[in-house]
Amino acid sequence: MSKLVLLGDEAVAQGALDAGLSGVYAYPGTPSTEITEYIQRSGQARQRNVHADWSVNEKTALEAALGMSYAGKRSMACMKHVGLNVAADPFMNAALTGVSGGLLVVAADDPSMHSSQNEQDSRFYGKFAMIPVLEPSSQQEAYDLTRYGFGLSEKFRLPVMIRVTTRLAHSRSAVIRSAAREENSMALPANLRQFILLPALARKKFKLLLSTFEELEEEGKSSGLNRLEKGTGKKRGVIACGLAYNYYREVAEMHRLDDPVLKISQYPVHPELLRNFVNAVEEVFVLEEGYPLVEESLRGVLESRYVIRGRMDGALPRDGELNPSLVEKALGVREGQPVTVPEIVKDRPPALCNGCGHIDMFKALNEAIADYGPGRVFSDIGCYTLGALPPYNAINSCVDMGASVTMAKGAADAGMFPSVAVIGDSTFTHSGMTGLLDAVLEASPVTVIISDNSTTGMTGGQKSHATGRLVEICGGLGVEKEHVRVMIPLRKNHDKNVAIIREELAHQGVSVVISQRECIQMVRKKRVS
Ligand SMILES: Cc1ncc(C[n+]2csc(CCOP(=O)(O)OP(=O)(O)O)c2C)c(N)n1
Repeated sequence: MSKLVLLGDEAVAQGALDAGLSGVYAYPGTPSTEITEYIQRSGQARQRNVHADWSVNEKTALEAALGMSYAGKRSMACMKHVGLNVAADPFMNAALTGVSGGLLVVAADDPSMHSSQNEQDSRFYGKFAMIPVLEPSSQQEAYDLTRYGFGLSEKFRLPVMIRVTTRLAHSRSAVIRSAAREENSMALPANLRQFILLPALARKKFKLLLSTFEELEEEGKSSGLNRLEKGTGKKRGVIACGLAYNYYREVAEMHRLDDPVLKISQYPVHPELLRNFVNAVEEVFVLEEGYPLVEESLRGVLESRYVIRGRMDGALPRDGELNPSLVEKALGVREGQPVTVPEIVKDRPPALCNGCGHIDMFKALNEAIADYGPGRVFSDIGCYTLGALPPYNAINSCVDMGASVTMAKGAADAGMFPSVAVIGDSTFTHSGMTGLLDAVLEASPVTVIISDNSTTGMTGGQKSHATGRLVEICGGLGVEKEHVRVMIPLRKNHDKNVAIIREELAHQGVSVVISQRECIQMVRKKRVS
């Protein structure tokens, strides 16, 4: 079969296409974006008419994927880890409805927060929902496990999570493809009540889910994805989960280590596997990207005669991603030489691009709001979050997508005036619109500035569903026509823009200022192509 050199994300995408995927649904978010972008570019996907348009947010994405599964086809919803918080409602409930066509939820975690607000570990969501989680340790496994995941989903009639982390998602390796499978045909679920979660039905569904758990543990034992690799050592054993397995193998090769290894790529893990492994050695090192999920389950809360080493006893740092150097240090085979980073890839402070419309918006806002004093601008997640840094120092919050509008409303309710939200166009349609409706319903005195660059800039310039629609959307949500203002953030318009913002800051109700100028990077891209 053909061999391709793929990013971990692309290996998931290709694995899904070769497994007969009919639709991917996603909202961009690092490090997951490249999965959907690969499918959007794929000739194979185009030929088959595989759905690959961006969704408005992760919740709509997962629900649409569930709808495709209802209709019997294989679907996939992709998101970054915090996107799963947004999609948590359908995620938890899909474990109860179950699926018809295979459904994969790909959660891409970002330990060390390279491009995220936190480093939560999505495996906990899998455990919470009680569904299988697959965690590849290489690009080849990303491909293989995605294919296996669809079969697993259809076998147990449950959604299956694929968990990847940044280093795997964004590094390349050779992947051998296997023969592509055909798509499922459209078919209604055999039981037309399967997806109705009325309490009387949901209670039965939950019992069914609980009774499946042991079968899932057995599956993880027989699939070969949680496997014992015997070593000659008797003293130390290593439990290596997902990508951490690769780190261990690198270190083991370098230092000729031969520890017994329990490689884990499928959850739930059968307790017997863990027990037998721990009993055969004197101490166990647990290597896992993210939180100490397996380590915690081994330790429990009681005093124990077992020696468990990992993130919880300080052998490894409690936060941040792992790397071979940290693993070396933890295993005591070298004094953990810090990884030397070549000059060219050293940290550079992020900055707004020269010519970015957000800059002119912030300059106008700073001047307009100066008379009221600092501390009144809630903001959101996107390129414009850099307005927190000098020289702008223009915003006072960045919490989660959409929170600028709702936090501004809450502060206005507390008596703060003016109370301002600065939000990007894509973030606004993702989850700012509903908060604006809250403000409209109570005529809260907030000024919402939508810094509209007509793209989802922060994640590389994906389509923004707000483009060309913002005035109508705000009007439709009930913002008074005369308080939906449009300005063009250019240096030559500075005085005019300051005046517009000043007027709306003074308004004792909801106002929206749409600051509209296309992202400079997208303009450049268009010029080049
Ligand atoms: C729930 C969630 N989903 C996705 C992301 C990743 N992400 C951060 S900002 C952003 C969109 C930014 O687009 P926009 O609001 O238009 O602002 P711009 O970057 O273009 O200025 C995305 C998708 C995230 N942080 N949280």
